[in-house]
Amino acid sequence: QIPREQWAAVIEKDGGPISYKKIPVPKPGHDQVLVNVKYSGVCHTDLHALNNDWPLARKTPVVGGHEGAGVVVAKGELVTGLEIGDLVGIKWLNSSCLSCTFCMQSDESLCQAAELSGYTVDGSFQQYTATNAAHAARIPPGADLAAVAPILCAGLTVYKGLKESHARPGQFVAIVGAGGGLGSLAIQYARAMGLHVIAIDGGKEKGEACVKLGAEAYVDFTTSKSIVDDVKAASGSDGLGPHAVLLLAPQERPFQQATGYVRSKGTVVCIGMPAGARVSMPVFDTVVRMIQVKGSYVGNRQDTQEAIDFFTRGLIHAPYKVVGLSEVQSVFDMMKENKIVGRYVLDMSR
Ligand code: 8ID
Ligand code: ZN
Repeated sequence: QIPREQWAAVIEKDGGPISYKKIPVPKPGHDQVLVNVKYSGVCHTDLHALNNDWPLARKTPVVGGHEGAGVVVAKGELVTGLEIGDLVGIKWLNSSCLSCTFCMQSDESLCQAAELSGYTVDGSFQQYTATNAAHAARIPPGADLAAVAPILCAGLTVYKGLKESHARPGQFVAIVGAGGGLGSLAIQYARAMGLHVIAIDGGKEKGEACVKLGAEAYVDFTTSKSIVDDVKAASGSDGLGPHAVLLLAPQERPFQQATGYVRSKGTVVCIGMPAGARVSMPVFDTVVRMIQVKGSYVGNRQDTQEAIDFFTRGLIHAPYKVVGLSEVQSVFDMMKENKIVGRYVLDMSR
């Protein structure tokens, strides 16, 4: 029995607070499934959406959220391959056209007509969310929906970022923002892929968490006298720097530091999206050390299923805390102060 009304967290005013209120349950379109969301992770992107601080148009009002895990309860008449009762995930990429040149080559996140959950269309901070059936992540039966929720954005994004870095087993990767939501998952994926991990974040609590998750070294950006020296010193016996760097922090400074410590011929992958920030690096070093700098933006449907498969195989155990949907504003308040270790996941029933 699908109710007419439901609880949701709605962005109505830039900067917040986000409103926890009752709204109508949406009807699925022809190519959509209606998902009874059980849990949804809170990503720093949701805070960017709330603050409206990106050069990308956002719908107002909009239901936030893009890390939802739940059960299919209804479907449009064109939907095949998903049945009522199947477990699915709601991703940032709610839909794409599936026929443009980018979609055809499986770079769906580059589609000009892509709809974004919790941004251009209503997202997963509601008990019933409509999402494109082709893009809905397939979650295996029996999966722990609270634990799998953060995989649907954070896990997918860092898994794709690691693939884009071309780091190979046995090599070193520096993870900047390692104690946060994306970072804690990045440590776990990197370990599962056979990489050595150098974690960079601030404070003792995050340091302890990073080491527990499998980082071999922790560099505290709030106390380090030279981040460049400390990262290089942690990169194995030759001290030539990590082969890859994942920039996950929503702060500009590391985007100007990373080329200083990445190994020659190494790759810097930009993933965090600090508002108004710029990447900068010396031309000379970039040339003579043959450094690559690139961006990575979520991942395609195949990447999604691979990221979920790492989780299903029991290789991913990143920390998360569960609170009720009604408490989402307090999660944003903690996030603003960089106090969150790992992820917060919302229980949609309270
Ligand atoms: O597809 C994408 N590219 C994508 C997908 C998902 C999220 C991009 N993102 C973006 C978000 O929009 C956000 O800008 O990645 C960024 C990080 O998201 P998150 O992991 O959800 O944020 P968090 O949990 O708040 O963690 C951020 C961590 O960065 C640390 C903080 O202490 C926190 O642990 N940090 C900061 I702020 N400055 C740092 C610095 N200078 C730093 N760590 C190291 N050095
Ligand atoms: Zn996200």
